[in-house]
Parts: sequence; C-alpha cells; structure tokens
Amino acid sequence: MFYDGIGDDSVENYSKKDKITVITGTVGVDAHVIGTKIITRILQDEGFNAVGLGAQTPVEEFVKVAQETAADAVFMSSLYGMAEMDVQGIRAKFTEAGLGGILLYIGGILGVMKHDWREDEEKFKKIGFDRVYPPETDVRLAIEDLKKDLAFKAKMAAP
Ligand code: B12
Repeated sequence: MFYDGIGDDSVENYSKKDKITVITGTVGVDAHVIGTKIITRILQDEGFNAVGLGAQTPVEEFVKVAQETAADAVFMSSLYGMAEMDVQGIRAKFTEAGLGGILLYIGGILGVMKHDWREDEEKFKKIGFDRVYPPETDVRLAIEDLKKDLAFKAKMAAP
C-alpha cells in the first residue's frame, strides 16, 4: 500500500477534520491505478480531504486508514473483474472497526466481460455498498451523490 501524496492532503495531513474525508484506492491485487489517481485529484480539487491509497489495497487497509482519519466515505475502484471476491464481508469489517455508518461507493469494471451492469449493482449493494457505479462514470456524479447522502445522514441524526 502507498499513499498517492497528491496535493497537500497526503498522510501527514489526513487527520484534519475541517473537510469531508474520502478514502480512495483500487481494491485487492488489482494494479489499475490511473482511474483512482484521477478520482483523488478531482476530490481534492473539489475541496475534499482525499486520502489516496493507490492500487493493490486490501480491504483491511481501507478500514485501517478510514479509522485513523475518521473518514466519511470510501470511493473504491476495481477494474480487473475480481471485485466481488475482493470485497466479501466488507461492510462487516467496517462495522467491527466502529465505522458501520461510513458511506461505501464502488466503481470501475466490476464484472468480467460484457454483462448487464444492473446485476453488478444488485450484487454489490447486497455485499454492503451504498452506491455502485457503471464503467466510466464521471466521479463528479458520485460527488453529488455523496453530498446528498451526507445531508440525509445529518438530517437523520438531528434531534
Ligand atoms: C491501462 C490498463 C492496464 C495497465 C494498468 C496500468 C496501471 N498502473 O494502472 C496494465 C497493463 C498493468 C493492466 C493489467 C491488467 N489488465 Co488492464 N487495462 C488497462 C486499460 C487499457 C485502461 C485502464 C485505465 O487506466 N483507464 C483510464 C482510467 C482513467 O479510467 P478508469 O480506470 O475506468 O477510471 C475512471 C472511471 O471508470 C471512474 N471510476 C473508476 N473507479 C471508480 C470508483 C467510483 C466510486 C466512481 C464513482 C468512479 C470510478 O473514474 C475514473 C476516472 O475517470 C483497460 C481497458 C479499459 N478500456 O478500461 C484494461 C482492462 C481494465 N484490463 C483488463 C485486464 C484483464 C487486465 C489484466 C488481468 C491482464 C492480464 N491478463 O494480466 C491485468 C491485471 C493485473 C492486475 N493485477 O491488476 C481488462 C479487465 C476485464 C474485465 N474486468 O472484464 C480491461 C477492461 C481490458 C479488456 N478490455 O479486457 N491493464
């Protein structure tokens, strides 16, 4: 695992809580790193505290860094078609770490070969993701979703 170190929001600064913190990275042993780096950069440009874990990041590392940074969300990528295997039990792992309420989003190319993306959406939502995106989704769409989801959570938590 390595930190992207893009911009000034690398590991040294990641504990600051004046911004919404989003962890990014490509899960499992997937080496595709370009998309997640772009996502990290866009999040930072949009004012988020984005912590980029880069490629080949095990779920446990996402959990550990999310805990250390009190993260609000994870934007997880997977391109090589093995995501289903890599993320089994992910929601339980976050919950065990005291992060049951964290928003988990995943995108990239989640299945192997051409197939109906809605099957992926159903499958990954069952696994515990809040949002599942088809290939080549513009991350700005997910950022808009994140703002809505955080606002909804805040409303639910209000007395
Ligand atoms: C470059 C590339 C590689 C490079 C990766 C270099 C690197 N360090 O990143 C190398 C040569 C190493 C490689 C290896 C392999 N690759 Co490759 N690779 C590609 C290729 C051509 C481009 C990927 C890329 O960088 N795209 C550009 C970035 C900017 O786009 P992106 O990753 O899709 O991300 C954007 C969006 O999807 C979105 N997004 C991504 N994640 C998320 C998450 C969220 C939450 C949201 C909202 C949005 C989002 O935002 C990103 C930014 O715009 C694709 C083909 C393709 N057209 O996708 C194949 C492809 C992904 N590779 C493939 C395969 C099979 C492999 C290998 C298994 C090949 C092999 N037999 O060894 C290995 C995997 C090795 C491993 N351990 O991972 C397949 C996957 C097939 C599948 N899923 O069914 C593809 C689709 C090629 C193909 N048509 O068969 N690959």
